[in-house]
Amino acid sequence: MNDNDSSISKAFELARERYGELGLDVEAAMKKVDALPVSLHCWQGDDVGGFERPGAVLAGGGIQTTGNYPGKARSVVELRDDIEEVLALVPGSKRLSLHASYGDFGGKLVERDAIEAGHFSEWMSWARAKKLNLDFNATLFSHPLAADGYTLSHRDQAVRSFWIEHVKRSRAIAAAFGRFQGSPCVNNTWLPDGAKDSPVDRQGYRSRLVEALDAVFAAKYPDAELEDSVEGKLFGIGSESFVVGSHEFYLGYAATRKLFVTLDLGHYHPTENVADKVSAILPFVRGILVHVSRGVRWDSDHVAIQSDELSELAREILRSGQLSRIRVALDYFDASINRIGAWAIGARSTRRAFLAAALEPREALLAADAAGDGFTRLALLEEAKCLPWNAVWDEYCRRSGVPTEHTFVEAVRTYERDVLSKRN
Ligand code: RNT
Ligand code: ZN
Repeated sequence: MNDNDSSISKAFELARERYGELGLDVEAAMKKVDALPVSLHCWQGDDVGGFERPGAVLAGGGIQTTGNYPGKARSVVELRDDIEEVLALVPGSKRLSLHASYGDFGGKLVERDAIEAGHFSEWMSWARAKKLNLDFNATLFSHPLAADGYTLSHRDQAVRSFWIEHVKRSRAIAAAFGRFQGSPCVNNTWLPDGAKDSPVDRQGYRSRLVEALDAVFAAKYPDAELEDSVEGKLFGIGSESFVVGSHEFYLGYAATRKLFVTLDLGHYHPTENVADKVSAILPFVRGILVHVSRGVRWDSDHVAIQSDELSELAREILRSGQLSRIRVALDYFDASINRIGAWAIGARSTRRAFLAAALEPREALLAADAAGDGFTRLALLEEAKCLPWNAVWDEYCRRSGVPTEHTFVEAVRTYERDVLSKRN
């Protein structure tokens, strides 16, 4: 299937006119959204396996990939091939988030408290060649010393020390990335600590976590190298009753330590509005890292789609006017469908949600707000949903040299036929 360039252009011209009538500049909107980096997550390519041990166990620590669709990446090389394919399917500025368990370990077991930037030098040179900036994540799950559900808040000092060393080293690696690429590396810290049933000494765990994190964050790095973020959650498999690093915990921690705080779309009560948190949190933290995900009934990490939830979050981010303090990263893992397609859908839908948000008739909405005219505001918000942002999206994809919605399925199928199907 080929796109008809001329029908895309015609639809775009009409859209440009329509938006022009509303005082909106579609070129400016495309440019703004194009420049917003979306950090792709390396772990979608191999179901959060990593390359620490041959045949590494799948994610532990309460996160879980389901499905066994054929063709998953079995090595760093295959994973890089897959990422290159995804890059070609997604428009706009991209970064890549690595997890510590994805180093170039060359088949040797390198313990987590011994990782160094040198274990990521191939990633660094590959990323430079691809003009891709890297982000980082410490890996505090899928490990024998995390098997009882606790890491940095563990009762055993030796276990805590092991993980403190790991996260310190993760920060050092991230800062090395930042120096190397001349763009700060976002280093996200999430840990699974929690319990299936209710402990009585909640305070003990939380006090230990504060102390451990203070040890981790004692080393200071220039803002130009490193952006530290901390990620809480509501519950996980095996941590249903208690999560040491809850949202409130990290909100307080990030605010008092001047860090970024991570908002993962799957980490809140289903009726909680994550978009509303943006303007409430920004005054108090260094910034916000968004983990774009989709929870279906629970924190299931389904492939992100252009849902109302994501659209609302994109709008609130742009409305805040503080894009410079917001980072956007993907975080989901689906092994039940073509993994490249899953990757690309989430990345494309995220960017599309931002483009649609950038085409909101902001001035008119703000005027209705200021006039206390709730009817006009509601009518405009409804109208904005039907404005031809999809015509702008198609044109944006065309200009970016990536497939449109109409042709990208075919591109994924071709890669499946030529590459993925040969992997078994
Ligand atoms: C887990 C967190 C965390 C992980 C990744 C793999 O609930 O969302 O961000 O998904 O680190
Ligand atoms: Zn997350």
